[in-house]
Amino acid sequence: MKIGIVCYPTFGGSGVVATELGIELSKKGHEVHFITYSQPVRLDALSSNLHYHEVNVPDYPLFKYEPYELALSSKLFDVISKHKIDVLHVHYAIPHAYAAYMAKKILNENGYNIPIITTLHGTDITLVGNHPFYKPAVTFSINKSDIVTCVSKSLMEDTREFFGITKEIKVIPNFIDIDKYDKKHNLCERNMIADGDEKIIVHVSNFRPLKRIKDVLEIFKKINEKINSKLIMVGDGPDKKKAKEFLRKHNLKNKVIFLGETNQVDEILCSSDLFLLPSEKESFGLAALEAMALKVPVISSNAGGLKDLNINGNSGYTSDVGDIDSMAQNAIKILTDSSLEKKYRTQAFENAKKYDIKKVIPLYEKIYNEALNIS
Ligand code: GMT
Repeated sequence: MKIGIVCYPTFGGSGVVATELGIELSKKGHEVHFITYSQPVRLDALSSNLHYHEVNVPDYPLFKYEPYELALSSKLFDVISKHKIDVLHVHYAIPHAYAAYMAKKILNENGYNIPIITTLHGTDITLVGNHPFYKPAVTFSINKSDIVTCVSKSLMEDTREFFGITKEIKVIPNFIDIDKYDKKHNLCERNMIADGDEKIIVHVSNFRPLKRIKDVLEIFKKINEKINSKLIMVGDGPDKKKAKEFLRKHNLKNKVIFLGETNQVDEILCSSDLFLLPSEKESFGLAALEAMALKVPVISSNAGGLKDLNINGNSGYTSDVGDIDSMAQNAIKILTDSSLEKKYRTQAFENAKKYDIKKVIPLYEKIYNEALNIS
């Protein structure tokens, strides 16, 4: 099958899921075309089955805001007609579902029919998408997609609650390649990060307010008061400056390392003892799943899809959003008992196995076939 994929090409979870999906589909013999404004960060090698088409928005002095959706719709029209794409799969509703619908209409005018699958990822629904400035257009484009999927039951419920969605919404969870992670377990080099008996705690995110970076630091502070530890902060974003101020104020600067955006997350997680994700909202929590796949127990909030992914008392612990005392206590419980830590590590990995790529990709293939039959 020839599959077009539209996504954000950045380090964000939706872009990572879309890219890993495309790569795996290409390995299974499908011809995959990514259509984005830059090459997706996890797409490091192109092949005869894996293509990338760049969307360019020309500068023009009249524009205060460049019309990216327009450029994307035109590019979709070109790529789909030139390469005879069978299905178009767009990740993140804004503005991708909208641009896809416009492209579909233009293609229809030219006698070409393409089914559109929209996958909702989280903030396109729970944060940005339900802003009154966007809501009518987002509702319209979701309803106009031929098939709609989302990454967790919680996101499906939020979508139904916030939008007037009349269509069925199918839940297909995010995934990881468990074999790839299994091979990495023996390659971890703790001493590159930690000194002596220091415990290594990791947080990975885009440092936006909903990730509650201050909670991450408060939890770490409480842990470090009891256990000699180091915090590795992976990613970048608006709350990084505030985080550095907090560390200066609490004299913790030499206990925290900021690594920025990196493709080496696995190498860092692999040497870690605990993963922190106290988010206010989290439709799925892909970063936590990647940690679990590397046998790292997770201390998280119970927001959104996190409570289904991180099984409380099994792969780690979940607490109410903002309950830093409970999160710190749970972290200390795991880190001070080596047999408990070992048990949680094993259980985290066992839970991650449920989300293996081999189980999830066929669900998308099934949906592509359904979409072909609809149109
Ligand atoms: O977490 C973010 O803010 C990035 C965002 C994205 O769209 O890239 O992540 C969302 O999609 C991921 C992949 O499906 C999910 O694992 C994240 O939970 C979700 N983020 C939120 O819901 C806040």
